[in-house]
Amino acid sequence: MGYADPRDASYIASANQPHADTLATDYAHLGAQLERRGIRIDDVTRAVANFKVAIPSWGVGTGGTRFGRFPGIGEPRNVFEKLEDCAVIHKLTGATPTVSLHLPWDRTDDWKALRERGATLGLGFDAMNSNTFQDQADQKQSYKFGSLTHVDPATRAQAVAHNIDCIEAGKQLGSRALTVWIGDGANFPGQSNLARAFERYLESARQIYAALPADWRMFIEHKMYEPAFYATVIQDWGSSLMAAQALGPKAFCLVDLGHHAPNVNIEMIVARLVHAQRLGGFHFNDSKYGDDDLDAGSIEPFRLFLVFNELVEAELAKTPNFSPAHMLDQSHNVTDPIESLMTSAIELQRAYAQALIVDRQALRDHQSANDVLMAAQTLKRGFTTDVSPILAQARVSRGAAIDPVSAYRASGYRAECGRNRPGKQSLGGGII
Ligand code: LRH
Ligand code: MN
Repeated sequence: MGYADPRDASYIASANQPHADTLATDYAHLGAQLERRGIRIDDVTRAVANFKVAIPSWGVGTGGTRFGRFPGIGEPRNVFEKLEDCAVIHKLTGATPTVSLHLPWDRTDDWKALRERGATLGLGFDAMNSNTFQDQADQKQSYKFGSLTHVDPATRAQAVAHNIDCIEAGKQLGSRALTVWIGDGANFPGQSNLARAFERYLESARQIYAALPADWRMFIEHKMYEPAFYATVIQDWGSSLMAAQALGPKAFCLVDLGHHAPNVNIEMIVARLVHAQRLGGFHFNDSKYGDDDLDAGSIEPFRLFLVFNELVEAELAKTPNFSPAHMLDQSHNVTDPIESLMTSAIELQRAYAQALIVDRQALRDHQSANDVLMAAQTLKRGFTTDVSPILAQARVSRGAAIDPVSAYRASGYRAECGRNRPGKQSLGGGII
């Protein structure tokens, strides 16, 4: 199979050719349907085309679990190769212009070159992610018993220094946010003092906060469990919100969809964080049981729609301080990461488009009249409308592919990476 660069505009244009007429027909048909509902399809398409989500650099390599990892061919071996793959995702979807890096996994000694290569590929850098949940070879203090909340001041200082180091790297890349997720916690009752651990968290986080440039934000990511299996210091949105409010106006709460117990009403958490004006952003993925990091919209698409319904409500309410940073955070254990990330970005756009076409006035009226059934039906009608033509038209308006996965497969990019990225892949366990 020959190879054509799927990032090339003329390649994408020729890949779109066979689909153009069908899309025009389907788009006109949906347009007529929405017109009858008083909705201008082009307005929705424009909003969807402006929707952006960041790619997690750690998501373009094959993920794994503690039981094993089965790498595919042509795995990216460093942050520069990860960037090449991220550019394929952005060129074919038009929806992912930024990459979120994770240190030290993405450390390089030439941030300037990385920033320039990014610019050449049409990519910028989103929130930086620190890592004090693993010990690095040259590390003095171990994070076995915690990092920012460790009982030993020297270990806390080491963790604070790493976070400040991430800010310094981000400044050279044009990033404007730091995401702090820590695995700190306890496996057994009595192992740690729950109150003091939170106080130590605040003491450390204040030092990181103080190092933030004026135009930066700090995202606090809560997680119910894992790696701690009894108590996690920042276990839920309440702890995250208390910390953000204690730190200051540049601190916000980041919602990773997989970090909640099954059946938790995540859209309610979003509504509360919007009310508190502390919704910093999302790590989108999906899950059935734990922090499964599956593809967004693959298990609970209705829940994803309900989250975007809250975001559209917040937009319409002109909520102050409301500019959530959207990111994907997934682990691709059995699919081609590029295909999963493209389809996941599109599933977010789908949930957004579905939320945008909800008849808000009718919904308000039914809610004020306590017409429960009609209110539920009016909301659900957004979800049950096939908005695929809008998503494809939004891609075309961005010079992207009508059918990204087919265009990607036909390009032979993965096989080409296999040829250009020789070398044995580690089979060990772990998410990357
Ligand atoms: C923790 C988490 C966090 C990342 C890591 C890769 O589960 O969601 O956002 O640092 O995954
Ligand atoms: Mn996450």
